[in-house]
Amino acid sequence: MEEQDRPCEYLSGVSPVWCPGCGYYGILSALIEGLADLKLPTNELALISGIGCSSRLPYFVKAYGFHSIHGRGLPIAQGVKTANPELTVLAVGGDGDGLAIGGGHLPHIARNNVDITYLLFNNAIYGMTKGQFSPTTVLFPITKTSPFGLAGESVNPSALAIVYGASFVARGFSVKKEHLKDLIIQGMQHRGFSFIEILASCSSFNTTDMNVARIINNLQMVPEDHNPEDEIAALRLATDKEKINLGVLVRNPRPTLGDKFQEMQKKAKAKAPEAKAQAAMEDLLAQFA
Ligand SMILES: Cc1ncc(C[n+]2csc(CCOP(=O)(O)OP(=O)(O)O)c2C)c(N)n1
Ligand code: SF4
Repeated sequence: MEEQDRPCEYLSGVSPVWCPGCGYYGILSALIEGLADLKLPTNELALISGIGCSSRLPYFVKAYGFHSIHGRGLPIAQGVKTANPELTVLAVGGDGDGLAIGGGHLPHIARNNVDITYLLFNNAIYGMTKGQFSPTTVLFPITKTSPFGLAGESVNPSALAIVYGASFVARGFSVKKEHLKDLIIQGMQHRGFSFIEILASCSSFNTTDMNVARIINNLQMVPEDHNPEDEIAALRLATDKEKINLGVLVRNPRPTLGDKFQEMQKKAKAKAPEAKAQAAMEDLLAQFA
């Protein structure tokens, strides 16, 4: 297939059904512009999502796509990448999808360094089901499922990804489109698991946590002298209480799950003659039993 180099060539033609003012439009724009910069052929790309407004993204992008089951985008993306290592695989989902019902998958995809890029759209609410609190809700405590306020603490997605051992971790903001595009490109170019937390406002059910003006007034770019191999420094930036740090927090390449599987296959093949001889001996012995 010919290379695509115009962002509109990555649009499927299906119009997004997101609400007016939803932060996800900015993410879609950044993504298709990043894909055009990479000139990635659409038949070499697969987008896998869970369930939620964010998880509708594969409908709107021209690529292979799977809008799957709530919380299960990551393991399905791992399966797709393992079955066809030539594909560039993107997983997409919301904070509810990826950190509540699907929260058990992130540590394993991260520690195994599966070579996929995960875009976690963090709007701090369950948008699709009309406004229940999510694991990242902080500043908007009275929701449909918390009429008397939130009982527990929230989680910090980037900090979790760092602690779980993701080899690339970044934080972007849907409004900072050029910056986000650059993060998506860097994440896709990274060999290994790339986790990108994307702050985005839900214009219908939570405009407080990801309030655009508040984020713009509080954000700072990751300092130029930050060493992305220093995970402790990255954790400090990710959990900064004063400022919202945007940029690449961690970049620590190491062998991927696919690399490990190849090594194992070589070992298994090398052992095959021995295994065959063993089976033949057992067959022979069985005749005398
Ligand atoms: C097994 C299961 N449980 C619950 C639901 C209902 N459900 C659909 S989307 C959603 C939450 C979506 O929130 P989030 O993942 O944060 O995405 P957003 O819509 O905000 O982008 C829930 C609870 C479901 N579809 N499947
Ligand atoms: S409900 Fe919220 S997250 Fe869903 S499309 Fe509307 S604004 Fe976006």
